[in-house]
Amino acid sequence: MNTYYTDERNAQILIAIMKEHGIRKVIASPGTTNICLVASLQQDSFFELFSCVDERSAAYMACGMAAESGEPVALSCTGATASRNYVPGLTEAFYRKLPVLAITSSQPNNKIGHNIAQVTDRRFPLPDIALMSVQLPIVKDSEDEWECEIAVNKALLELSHRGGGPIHINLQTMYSHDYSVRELPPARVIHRYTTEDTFPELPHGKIAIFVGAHLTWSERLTKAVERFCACYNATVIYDQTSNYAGKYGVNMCLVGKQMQYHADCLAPDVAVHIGDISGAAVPLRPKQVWRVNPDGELRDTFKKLTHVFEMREESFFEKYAESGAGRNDERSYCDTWEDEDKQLRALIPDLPFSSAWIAQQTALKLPEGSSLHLGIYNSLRTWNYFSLPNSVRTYSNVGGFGIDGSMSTLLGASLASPDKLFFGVVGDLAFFYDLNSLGNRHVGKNIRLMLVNNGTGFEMKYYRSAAPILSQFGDFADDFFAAHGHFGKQSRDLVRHYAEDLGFQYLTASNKDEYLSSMNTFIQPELTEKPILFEVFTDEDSENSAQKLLDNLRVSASGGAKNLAKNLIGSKNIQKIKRILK
Ligand SMILES: Cc1ncc(C[n+]2csc(CCOP(=O)(O)OP(=O)(O)O)c2C)c(N)n1
Ligand SMILES: [Mg+2]
Repeated sequence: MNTYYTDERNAQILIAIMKEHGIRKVIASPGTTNICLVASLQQDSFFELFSCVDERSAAYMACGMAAESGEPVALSCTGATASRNYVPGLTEAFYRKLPVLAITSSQPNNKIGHNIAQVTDRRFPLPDIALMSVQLPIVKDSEDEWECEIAVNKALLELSHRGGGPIHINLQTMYSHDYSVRELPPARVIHRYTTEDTFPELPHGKIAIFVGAHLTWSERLTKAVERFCACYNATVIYDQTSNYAGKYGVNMCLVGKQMQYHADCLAPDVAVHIGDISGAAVPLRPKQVWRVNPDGELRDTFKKLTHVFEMREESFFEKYAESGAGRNDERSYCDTWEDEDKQLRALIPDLPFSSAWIAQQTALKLPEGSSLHLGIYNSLRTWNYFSLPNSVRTYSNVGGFGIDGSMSTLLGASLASPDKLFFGVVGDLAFFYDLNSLGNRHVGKNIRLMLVNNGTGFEMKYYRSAAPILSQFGDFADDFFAAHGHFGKQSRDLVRHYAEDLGFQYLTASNKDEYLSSMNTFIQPELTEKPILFEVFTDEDSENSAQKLLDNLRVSASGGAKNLAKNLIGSKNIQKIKRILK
């Protein structure tokens, strides 16, 4: 036969990563939906195939084979009731932690429930037949390909994770007739390490430690990261919610937000990714990503994940600092980041009265040792441009990115440390959403809340919104996308009454002078008699102008050309061209 690998990409990805994991033994049961897979395996001498008509028997055979050989064993079956017969054997494998990989092939899931012959639902397996069950969709674009790569990596790693056990993969097929692929195209393989494993060598080059939202750093972690940075010419890049306060850090936001200037430092050779979700939206372009977290999950934020270290951050950095001692003693990468940031900062012009201007005036003056809670998205983004004192800890609800609970979260934190000052910055929609929290009888005098009232959901008028709101809809967006004009339309009295009746000191400002004359009261480091609410009135045009100025401080050849093309052709047409080129 002159057939080679199938051209179905999901099957190719599965085969390529099975080979990387050394999964050779396959027990195939007869069928049609699994032909793309089985025909591809059959012509590849790497694999050792066995046949078994009865899927129930095949799954038990896999148990015996896995236990005897010490190797993982794959099963392949088709649609209809074939996969149901894997249940007894997989149950056996589950309770004995045997690495059996059940691959059930299937017509696409959108056919489930439409009276189509042989289509059965494999999305919800019994809880004790597989440690993990994943779907491999038909690959139609790069997003599907990414989904398949991650799903296969997760599934195959799980075969041996924490003692291991059986895994289920549902491989969808369109019965492609094309078996002409002679060379199996590679797929990205992700490796996982625990503290018991031998660690891989860290490549030479630019190493960035990218920190998402992070709770307060322990002394031990800060020290370990400093030793690591010293050995590997590495730097920590952070935003406010990262809470990094050591010697090797740079706030990445100003550099990362530039629209017409693409700094080379944004493309590290390795990004060591720690922390949780980041609201920084910085377009980092790492060659590869090493993720370090005790959860051991494959979190592929940058779509370049190659290594996962399932361990505490301290263990990772201490171990590499130990093995890398003397490898490098320069800090050129950190210096480059600092220079880029410094040069851009020197170019910041006078900003209009806006959230960004307020952050610029206030950030560095917040009292030492206080906490700052920022509403998503605009408050977080604008305060991210500027530096805070090292001892100020910053939080934002970036777990779920809701506007619904910023003030309640601030209240909860303030109750846990009554002697510490807690600052909050929220927009008007977030404020009125969570309004009842200010009336909670536990509110203490350590709360200082700033309400930036622009009379709208500015995020939905933001000039860089993910959806082309401003360019396509303009003010049409006001009524429903941005929920403009609610809550008294920037009433000068509404919040004042509510706040004062609840025992807050109320401050307000509608321009720079008014702001500056009240700012010192708002940020005074001593506890005041009452909690303070500072309502600041801005408008969406100033919000956009300020951020445009901050995002376009410098123009590089490539950045400028890109922008020129965008202006000439229009972003809608650029998207069309990109689709055609794909
Ligand atoms: C519970 C919830 N509903 C809706 C959203 C979508 N959303 C994100 S930002 C935003 C606007 C927030 O407006 P505001 O609090 O006034 O802040 P601004 O952007 O105007 O500074 C909305 C509605 C969300 N994140 N959470
Ligand atoms: Mg608003």
